[in-house]
Amino acid sequence: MSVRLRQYVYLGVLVLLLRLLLCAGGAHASPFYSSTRKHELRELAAETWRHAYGAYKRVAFPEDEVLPLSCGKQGHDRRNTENAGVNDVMGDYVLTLVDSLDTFAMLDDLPSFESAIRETISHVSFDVDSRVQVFEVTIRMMGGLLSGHLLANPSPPSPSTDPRSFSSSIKGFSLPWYKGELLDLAHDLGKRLLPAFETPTGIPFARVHLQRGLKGGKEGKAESGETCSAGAGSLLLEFITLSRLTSDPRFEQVARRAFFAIWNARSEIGLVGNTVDARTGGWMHSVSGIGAGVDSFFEYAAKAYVLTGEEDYRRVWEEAYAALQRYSRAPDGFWFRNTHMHTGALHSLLTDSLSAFFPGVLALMGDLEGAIKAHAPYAFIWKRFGGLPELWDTGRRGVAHAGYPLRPEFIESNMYLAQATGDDYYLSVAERILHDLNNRTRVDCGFAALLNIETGELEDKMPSFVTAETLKYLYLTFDERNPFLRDDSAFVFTTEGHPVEIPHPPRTHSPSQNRNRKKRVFSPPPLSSSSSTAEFTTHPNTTCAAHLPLYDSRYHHFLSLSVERRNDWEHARWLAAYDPEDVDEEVKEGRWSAEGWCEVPQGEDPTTTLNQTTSALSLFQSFLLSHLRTFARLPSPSVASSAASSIHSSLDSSASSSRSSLDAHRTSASSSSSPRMPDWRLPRPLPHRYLSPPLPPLTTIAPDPGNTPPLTLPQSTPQKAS
Ligand code: DMJ
Repeated sequence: MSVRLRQYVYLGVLVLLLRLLLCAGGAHASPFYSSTRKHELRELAAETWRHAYGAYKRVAFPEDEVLPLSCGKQGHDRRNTENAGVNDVMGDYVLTLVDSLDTFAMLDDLPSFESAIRETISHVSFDVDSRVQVFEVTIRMMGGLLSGHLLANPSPPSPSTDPRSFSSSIKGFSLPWYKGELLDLAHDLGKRLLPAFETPTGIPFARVHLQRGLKGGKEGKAESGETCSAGAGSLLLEFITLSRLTSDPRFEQVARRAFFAIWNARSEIGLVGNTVDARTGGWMHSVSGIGAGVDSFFEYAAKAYVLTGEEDYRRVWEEAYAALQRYSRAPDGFWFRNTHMHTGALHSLLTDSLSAFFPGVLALMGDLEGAIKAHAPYAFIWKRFGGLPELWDTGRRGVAHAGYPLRPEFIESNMYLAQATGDDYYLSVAERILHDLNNRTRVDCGFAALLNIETGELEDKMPSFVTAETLKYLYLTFDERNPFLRDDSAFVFTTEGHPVEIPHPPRTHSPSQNRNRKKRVFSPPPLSSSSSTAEFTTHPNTTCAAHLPLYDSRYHHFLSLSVERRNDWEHARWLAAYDPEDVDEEVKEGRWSAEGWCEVPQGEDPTTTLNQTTSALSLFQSFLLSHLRTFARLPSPSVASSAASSIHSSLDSSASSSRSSLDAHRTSASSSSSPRMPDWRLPRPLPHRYLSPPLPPLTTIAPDPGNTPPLTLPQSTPQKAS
């Protein structure tokens, strides 16, 4: 074939692909979410945020938080210093102001950003008589100061090697008069937190007094050793950023040491518990999962890798996620459950609303399929109640704790999924949330937490994360082109929603990149005597794919229809027991169809999923095949072999046997319509039982600096995670 002819062929294929793209990209071309409508919703979300922040400013500034029902204010509780519910978070340091700083930049409001930076400089001090939680003050105050600093810092006129002159990749908010005052504040705070890390394990004590340090002297003899994995393990992003910007390596060192002390204490099967003794490293509560007490440990493993590019963090994320897939994820692939960290056995059927952060991290880390599934039940629960309960009982499919303190996690994940999929479904979820928050929780002095999502009773509380995260993420969802959502950006959002970034390439003082890298020792893994780094990186199953749903190539590529067209969508709705009282009404409203199809996923045959490589070639093949199949109405060959029973199926089968009247309706609808269905849509006999593939090698990573003493396992004292 001549070169010119070949060029014509390539051009023809390109034109064909573009045509397919335009025809099939329905999710992006919804007439419902036109740009005008998105603009209206964005404006409403901005107005909602301003109402919340305006109430704080009018009523409570310079205290820490506004009390929305009483129109009061709240700071550190000095009458009852043991009031951890308040004092863990509030230290009399103008919390809501600092937690909100970067949102002004996202709202593209330079004048308000500038005056908030000035107020921070003139009002914030950490020389206060307050004993606070290390984790809370780090994520809310230090995170807010660092992102505010990066945005406000003027770019130097010529390239500079001084890390203090490093500024955000988002331009337009630098203030010519700004001299790094917020970085100085963050540095001062960091130094006041350092005493907490003076433990034999490197795991910090949970609390520290900002003026006096630890209780009981330098060694903290009167401190409780009890702390949680999330609190100890998720200081990384803020402490790394602080070290890299100030050239003071101590913060990165202690945060890294704490993180790996937690990771190295994981169980033989790779699970991380949620409560640990900072003195001994022994587990005080052996429950594992993705919720309270452990949640942001995983988030920071993933995001520390994104921020620094350091392989150690990626390896932790992948190993940790593989263990969660294996033991925590329910066989149908939707819920992550609490399990015993040493056996992997199911611990409880309760899941908390904090866990709703996980789909966002999955989307960020590229497991979009996992993210879509993990998000779906929360969305139906929100639709059912107009809020997300603090605790949900996955067995009973009902509320176990009805409070909703306006948490951001689900909204944050929804934003990541809206971004990653371009599917308007996620905008519809965000719109519903926006209206519910305004209709149910808006009061004159802000937004009040829901004490009970079923009755609508309110509570006199508006945590600082409402403006730092909840309403900010809601706004960003409708502002798809916001510069803070650029997917080539160098920053990550911390667990409190603060965008941080660091100078690249990393400075030479970085302990992980340079000095101590050579010293790092990978000690023998607990289970396999022959593991090595190479083995780890080439193992095909580091993110176990056992949760993948029945494979339907028509819905499997990036041009897919809305997620609402998935075969297993109705199952997600069932998990939320989102049973409409009036089925006819639901049908009329187009929210439910008697002709609909529900697939109950029952696990996956790993031999089929492991063979699905993600090479560009195979993606291209699957793209072409899926279209050929769609046009030619061919059945998908891979569906039949992809269903398999699960080793954990007892829970689901008992749940399956107790379906509601709607389920009966649905079952009869689907069975009555089944003769009209193409054959590939029917559930298949299960070919063989799901067998767990061999465990990936577990890697023990020595913390920096020095060696942490061997950690003891486990002390199983039941205790509530923070
Ligand atoms: C926030 O402070 C952060 O998102 C944190 O990671 C978890 N708790 C709250 C919100 O629920």
